[in-house]
Amino acid sequence: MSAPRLDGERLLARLKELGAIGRGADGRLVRLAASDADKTGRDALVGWIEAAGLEVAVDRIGNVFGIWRAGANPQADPVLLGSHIDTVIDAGIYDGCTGVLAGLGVIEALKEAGVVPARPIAVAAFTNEEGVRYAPDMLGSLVNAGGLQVDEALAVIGTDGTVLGEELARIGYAGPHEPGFLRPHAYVELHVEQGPVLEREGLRLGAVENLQGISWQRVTIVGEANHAGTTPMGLRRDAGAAAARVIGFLRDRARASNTPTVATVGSIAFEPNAINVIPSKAVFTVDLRDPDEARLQAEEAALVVYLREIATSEQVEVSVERLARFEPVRFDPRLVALIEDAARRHGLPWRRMTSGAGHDAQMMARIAPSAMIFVPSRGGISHNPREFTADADVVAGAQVLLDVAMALATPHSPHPEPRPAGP
Ligand code: HGY
Ligand code: MN
Ligand code: MN
Repeated sequence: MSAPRLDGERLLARLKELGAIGRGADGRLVRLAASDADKTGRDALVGWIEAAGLEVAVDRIGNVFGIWRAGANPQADPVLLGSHIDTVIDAGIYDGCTGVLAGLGVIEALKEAGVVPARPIAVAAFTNEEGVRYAPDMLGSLVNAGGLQVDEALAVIGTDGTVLGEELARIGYAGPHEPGFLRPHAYVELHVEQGPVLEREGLRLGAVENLQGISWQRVTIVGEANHAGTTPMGLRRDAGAAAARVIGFLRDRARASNTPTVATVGSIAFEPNAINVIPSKAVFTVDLRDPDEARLQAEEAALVVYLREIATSEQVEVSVERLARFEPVRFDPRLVALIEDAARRHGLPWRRMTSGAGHDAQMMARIAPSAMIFVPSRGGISHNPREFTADADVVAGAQVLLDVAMALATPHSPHPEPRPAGP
């Protein structure tokens, strides 16, 4: 057995190839869950998994698995690596794909080195992690973890009126396996940080020990359409102005607090959406997050009180629909320590940190010891075509993932001496 070598060039080439799938004539990368572009991306991934000689398995919610049933007990619970390959709108190429492709690269490196693990190792690409087309986000891993019944998930209606289950069938990824058919021995996810911390502190790697809670809601405000020119200001029931007050309230409250609370209104629509008509309806989404569950609940409660006040003062009707609600998660300290050991061995300056973004790992932590590895995002930018992580950081993160996978799947083997993984 030779020391496993992570093929950095192959990983980077695949990352860029996958990053071109779903790029429109306008140059924007859009690979929404269960779309034609997602199918093309999934097909490319399945091709690489098959070429690696792994078993391909797809479950009923469309989660794709590449399984290396190696070792003394091929049916043992696998060490599971992974993330997602669906994107947001006008996305970067690193979010999610880095973890899936690095996970595949780790398995290939171990296979090619002749390593005989004590248990299988698998890689997953979970369906609809972004939640842009279908809510909630992390849907595939949530179902996999038993947090939502698969039939309920398949019935989810998208922002475009499509039904998730029908779209998965249309793209050929309504698989036969029951979600949860693989119970991981452990789950490790490599992901770009999507924030400014590592770069700002001059660090190369994050050992993620916890992940903040997420609250997604859709707010509908109904007022009364009227003439923009003839209606006196005091006689208006302006749904648009009411929505604007709520957006300002959320932003000002989060900014004023000296806590990590963040609040975002990322999408909004007016009806009838005409320049000279007072909006009769405003529909917008609210994304609240905080690492502390009690504070997150307090933010949700404050919004309820404010919406009541707006309903009275603006004489509008307000209704709220919950889209997603996930409590903060702490990852497994033993896995976090393995990540730190690997970072130390590779001479990568690192720190422990919290994830501001949601990830599949927060669902997998419900059913298996889980942790995450972060690599720096240039300028802290993500969910934006300017999203960028240096090649050397992508490869270094993958090498750490390899070490952690080795430690979990071949517990009695000495850690491979760090070798230049390239490029
Ligand atoms: O919303 C999130 O944090 C993740 O990108 N789905
Ligand atoms: Mn992601
Ligand atoms: Mn994302």
